[in-house]
Amino acid sequence: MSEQVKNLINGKWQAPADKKARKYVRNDPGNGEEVSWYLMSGVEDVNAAVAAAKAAFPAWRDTPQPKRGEIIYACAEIAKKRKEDIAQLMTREMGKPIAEARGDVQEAIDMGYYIAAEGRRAWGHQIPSELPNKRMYTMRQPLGVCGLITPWNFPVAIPTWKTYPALLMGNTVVFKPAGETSLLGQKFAEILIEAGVPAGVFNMVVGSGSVIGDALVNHPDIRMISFTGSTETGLGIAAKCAPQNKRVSLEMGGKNPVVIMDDADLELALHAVLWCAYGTTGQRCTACSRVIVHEKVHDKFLKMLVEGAKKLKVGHGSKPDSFLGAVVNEKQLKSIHGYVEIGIKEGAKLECGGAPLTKGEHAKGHFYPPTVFSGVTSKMRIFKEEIFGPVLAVIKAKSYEDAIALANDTEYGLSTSFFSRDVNLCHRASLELESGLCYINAGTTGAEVSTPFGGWKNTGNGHREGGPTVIEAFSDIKTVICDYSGKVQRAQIDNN
Ligand code: UN1
Repeated sequence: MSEQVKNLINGKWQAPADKKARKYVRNDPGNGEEVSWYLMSGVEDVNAAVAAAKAAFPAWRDTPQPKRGEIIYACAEIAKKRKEDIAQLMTREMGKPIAEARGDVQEAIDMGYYIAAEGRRAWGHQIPSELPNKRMYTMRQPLGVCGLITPWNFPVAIPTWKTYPALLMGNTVVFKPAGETSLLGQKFAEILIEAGVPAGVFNMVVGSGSVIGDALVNHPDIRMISFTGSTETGLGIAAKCAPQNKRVSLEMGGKNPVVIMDDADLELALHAVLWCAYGTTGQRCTACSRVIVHEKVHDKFLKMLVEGAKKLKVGHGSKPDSFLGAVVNEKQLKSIHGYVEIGIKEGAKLECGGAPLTKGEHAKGHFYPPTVFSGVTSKMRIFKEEIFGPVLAVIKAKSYEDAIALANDTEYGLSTSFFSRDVNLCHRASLELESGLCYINAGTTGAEVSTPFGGWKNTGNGHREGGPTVIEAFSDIKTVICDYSGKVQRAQIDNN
């Protein structure tokens, strides 16, 4: 049964103000069945949501932080009870295999408990003054109304990465879920309301990125935008935020490498690569899309990889043995295949996969098999550009130095991975790889909620999600200076 998604504005579920709004229908990418629909919202709906969030801000800001944390804890408790239902819906709404969908919801639960606990942490510093009878300290305060724009690939986890810290710090929120996963956005919003988030503190508007996202970015009462998605869109948002001096936290593309040295445990590296390249059908910003292998083990590893990739099952996410579920939509499927054609034209060798699956159980969905290219060089587009699909480029490296140079030869810098049994080399690689996350003897995916998450170069803009660092993104510092000496004390003058 297909469910209608509505906007949540000031605690009320409502259809867009425009009665003639266009309808968007979302089908299961694995079998074409209708899952959800909504009417496309407009700028006036965003304005109403921002007004509600602005009005709700003072009371929420003044609610004690541990109390706000307790409400987030209650969200985690509710999500825990609904884990299976939400995971089943996720598999239908965006295609990821059921085990991964459960993991996505689990990540959201973990984030709830983690952020709730952060609610009792002391954030400020007591700073010794150079002058007598003077006290100085810092505290963190909320920014105001935050606009949160999230992707479809982690449709429950990523909204929690942004919403929970934003709310914990006393901000209010207007949330725009990805169009493809708006019903999951609604399920998330329902949890917040049930847990006791007051009306207007959290609002949701569904619609297109170009209309709703833009309206949020341009709205003068939005003080901060947090965005996860493509580098192209993210940089566009940053450009629009700059003249408004609006804070923007960006989590964008990746071209994440796994480096495999000649002394690596190849069996371990193989399973890590299969999981981080083909899990979520390669649709993670942390997915591995380049494997850089030392020439001494290159041919052996390539053979293992191709054999392993061919064995992975592609099917509807609800089947427990599907390793790769459907690709999110037809546009994405075409884009993935377009890159495969580019790779062939550029002279890379297609080892396996390389064409959409269209027969039998795959006939009604958007399926692409695990694809491996060998003989890839740093000049090729399949080496440089984010594909966001199950396409892996294998590159031969002459030495450690060559491997690191190849790994760093990218505009992106989210996640890197290094396999070797040499502890000294592992430490050296962790310094020399250019990325926000660096995994040693593990694949490029699977960050935990308590670790700072984000990328260097064109992947990010210095903010971090996850870990205590996310608190910094969603708050500002105030330094309080209290002089109780009863006289004017001139800093740097009277104490010298
Ligand atoms: C993403 O792909 O946008 O580290 C996020 C991971 C997951 C999150 C991925 N915990 O792979």
